[in-house]
Amino acid sequence: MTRFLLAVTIFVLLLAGCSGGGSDGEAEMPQIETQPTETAETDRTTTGAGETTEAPEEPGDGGPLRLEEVASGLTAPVHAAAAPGESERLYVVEQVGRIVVLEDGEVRGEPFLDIQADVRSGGEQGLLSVAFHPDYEANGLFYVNYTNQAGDTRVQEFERRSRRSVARRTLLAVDQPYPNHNGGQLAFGPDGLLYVGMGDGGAGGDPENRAQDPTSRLGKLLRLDVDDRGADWEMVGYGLRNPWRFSFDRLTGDLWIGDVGQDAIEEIDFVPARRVGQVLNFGWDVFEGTQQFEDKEPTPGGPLVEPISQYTHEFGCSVTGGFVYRGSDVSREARGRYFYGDYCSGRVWSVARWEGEVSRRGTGFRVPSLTSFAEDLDGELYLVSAGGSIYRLARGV
Ligand SMILES: [Ca+2]
Ligand SMILES: [Ca+2]
Repeated sequence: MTRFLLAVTIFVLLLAGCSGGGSDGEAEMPQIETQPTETAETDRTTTGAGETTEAPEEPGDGGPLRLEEVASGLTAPVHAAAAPGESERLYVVEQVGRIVVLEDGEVRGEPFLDIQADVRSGGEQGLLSVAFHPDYEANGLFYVNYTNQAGDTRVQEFERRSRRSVARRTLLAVDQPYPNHNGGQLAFGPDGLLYVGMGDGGAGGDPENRAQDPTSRLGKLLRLDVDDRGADWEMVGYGLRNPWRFSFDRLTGDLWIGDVGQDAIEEIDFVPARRVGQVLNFGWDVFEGTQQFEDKEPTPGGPLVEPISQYTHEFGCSVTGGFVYRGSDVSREARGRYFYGDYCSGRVWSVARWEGEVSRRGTGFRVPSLTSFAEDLDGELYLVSAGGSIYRLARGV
């Protein structure tokens, strides 16, 4: 499935605030029910090795929501992130190989990073994400994931020095056999480790069966201690097809992954915080969603994780994972809900799990060419359209 070549302009942006509970939202709910999974447990108070924390607030139904355009005119933005200590800024990743700084809806100054000369951009290739070191304020370190001129994945460390971004070292180099399914997401976990999502290498149907092959770095979730010079990448997930976007819940540390499907099913995977770091098998290419895809057995090595939520291509064609809303500007009802959408249809949904139940809702709005969600330092959410605009999730009326 080619993410970016699919219809970019045919969708009309609907800024319709969903009044909640109405037929509009419900009518576009994904239809496939997931089965209970090993990860769909009700224990919301244990976040690690017996460590007990305050229970998260029960999520509401999302409440009335709308989208507010906060920036436009960007060049094919595919990702955005906030840097520690900089509450007024969003760093916007442009696929061509640039990162620009957004303040008050305007691009400020020179690009923060410009590596266009090193980047092959187009389709699913390009500069795909940025992640800031948790101690960025002190050390100026940040990380990018991009497709190099040879079409291969590079994760590189940069250091911000006064007004320049200086390349320091390449942390990951993975050959890509096909131009699609490059994964692309980088994010620091609550454990301080850098996580990267790797796609299965591309084509269709994972022809060389790399996602279930533990010796390949394709189709994996990997993590690295960037502060340990001797450390290597550790595989903590396999059986992923194209985990284009994933995130950690800033309150609970739970991991949420949007794994792009083949021709039938898009899925959201959920890993509770206490299981993050265990080797888990997300199923591809034995399963697409919960449906058998190839007639074979999963590779042993980790327990099989079924999606917490999935939808068919009746509702879209390429899932864009988002974030659990932990801000305060929207409504209390949105807190604790995981917002995600679809690149092709632009539809946006939210899902919440509470006491063993999974509830899903449509929001009623669509964002054309939805490439990413972003979270600022206050936990407010943004939606990024490759068409050049960024929207903020806002309280509806
Ligand atoms: Ca295969
Ligand atoms: Ca899966």
